[in-house]
Amino acid sequence: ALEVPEFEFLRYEVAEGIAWVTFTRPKALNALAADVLREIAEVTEVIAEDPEVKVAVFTGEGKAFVAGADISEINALKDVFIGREFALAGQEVMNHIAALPVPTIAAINGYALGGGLELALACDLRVAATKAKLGLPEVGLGLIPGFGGTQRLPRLVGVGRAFDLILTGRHVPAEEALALGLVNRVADDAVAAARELAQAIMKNSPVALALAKEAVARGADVPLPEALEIEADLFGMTVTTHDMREGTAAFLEKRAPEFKGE
Ligand code: CO8
Repeated sequence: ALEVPEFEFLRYEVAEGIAWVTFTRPKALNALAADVLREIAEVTEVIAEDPEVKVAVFTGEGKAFVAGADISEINALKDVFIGREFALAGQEVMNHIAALPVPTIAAINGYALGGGLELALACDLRVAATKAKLGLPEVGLGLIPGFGGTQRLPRLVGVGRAFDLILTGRHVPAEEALALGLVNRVADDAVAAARELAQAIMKNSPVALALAKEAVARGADVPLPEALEIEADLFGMTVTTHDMREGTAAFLEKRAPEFKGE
């Protein structure tokens, strides 16, 4: 059986194919202290190895999703090399999330600021509660985003919109975040909306989902001609799968498909 470590700052549950990762340090607005980042890295390993998991959802307890990196830890930083290491370590954790083979959703229940928004940006999809506020307030602290925000935000919403958020540091309300393309859905209950989204995704072939995710992720990092080659390579892989035989046959036979994920 899969060994799940004991977590102090988050809860890990799997129900009906969905892995729920809930940040459980609401008193500190779920701020990403180094120990929390370590647990997030560990939980991504668990998710990647758990065959029960079809979609992973990240969310927070209390009024915040995640209010950023831990400002008291950052305040203690003095050395340029240690500062750089701190950013690299956080980036690596976000990269672990981005590299998960299953689709990922950030259910943004409240504040997603700084490192918290950067974590949400490392997910494939973002669902925000109506009352949620999103932003990269780092410049107001004399910092810049360091867990991928200066790179993932402009890739998602465009350079102009990213500059607005990064240079003002303002808190963007959920409805505006939707209009910016920063989030995919807004709902009163972000967790319920994330569950619905996960269920819609899980109707599809798991192997196709993994290949589609890989195509988008790898293609985003390279010039278009190379990206199209990646798409063709991965498309080629789909035609040898059970799920493609089954999905196309089910359509032709006018019945629901039964995917196996292989
Ligand atoms: N770090 C540490 N503690 C925090 C953080 C945080 N990011 N956010 C909130 N807290 C703590 C507060 O200090 C407070 O603690 P206490 O009860 O002991 O006084 C508790 O959480 C509750 O917070 P508030 O009382 O402030 O709650 P409010 O409802 O009044 O305000 C806000 C909520 C608006 C979310 C407010 O807490 C806030 O502005 N928080 C900070 C948000 C922020 O600036 N985040 C960015 C942090 S920097 C960052 O993420 C950089 C990432 C990349 C780093 C790269 C490193 C090199």
